[in-house]
Amino acid sequence: MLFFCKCDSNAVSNAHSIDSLQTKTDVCVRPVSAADTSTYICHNVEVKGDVEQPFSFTIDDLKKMKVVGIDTFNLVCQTGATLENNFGCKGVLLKDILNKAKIKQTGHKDRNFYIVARASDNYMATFSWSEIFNNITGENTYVIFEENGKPIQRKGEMILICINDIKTGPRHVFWLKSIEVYRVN
Ligand SMILES: Nc1nc2c(c(=O)[nH]1)N[C@H]1C(S)=C(S)[C@@H](COP(=O)(O)O)O[C@H]1N2
Ligand SMILES: [Mo]
Repeated sequence: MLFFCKCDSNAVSNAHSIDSLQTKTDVCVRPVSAADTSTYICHNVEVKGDVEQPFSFTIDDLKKMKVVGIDTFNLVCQTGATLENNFGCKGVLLKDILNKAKIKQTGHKDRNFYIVARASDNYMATFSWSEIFNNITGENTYVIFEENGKPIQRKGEMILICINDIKTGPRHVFWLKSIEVYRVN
């Protein structure tokens, strides 16, 4: 059996049947076979959309940026269930990544943008420009590459987290594939 990596855009049509099945379920923690997991892993995360300098980054690229340590981080589903107690995470602020790509702003009133963090299973989380650049959420939203003092293993290589959300599950994006910036029209 041949597996297509879901991080490869040519594989989108092959991935579609599986993805549409998954979006119909309402379970948070769903079993994924080891073979399937390997198809979801993205070694490169793309930053694209309404930015001056689209780029993609690997863990090594993140390590060259300003790396921040996060002592503890509890993963709480929207249902209220605590799924994980993580410690010793390392990552880079989403704000720093977006500043590198430079959002295409034409002036200081041009700030109605939304930012989508998308995974290879098409799970998504959304942020607004104001949350990231003019709110405490911007100081609490990271792309992490280590948890519990070790490289992330179970859920791809990089995870986007927002640690000041009331329930941290919804904006916890594992198998992170892209960060997309769009102007509200
Ligand atoms: N890529 C991806 N990220 C995701 C999800 C998903 O289905 N796919 N589920 C979310 C939900 S609803 C929760 S509660 C947590 C669950 O994380 P876990 O499966 O690692 O326990 O991850 C979030 N991130
Ligand atoms: Mo969840």
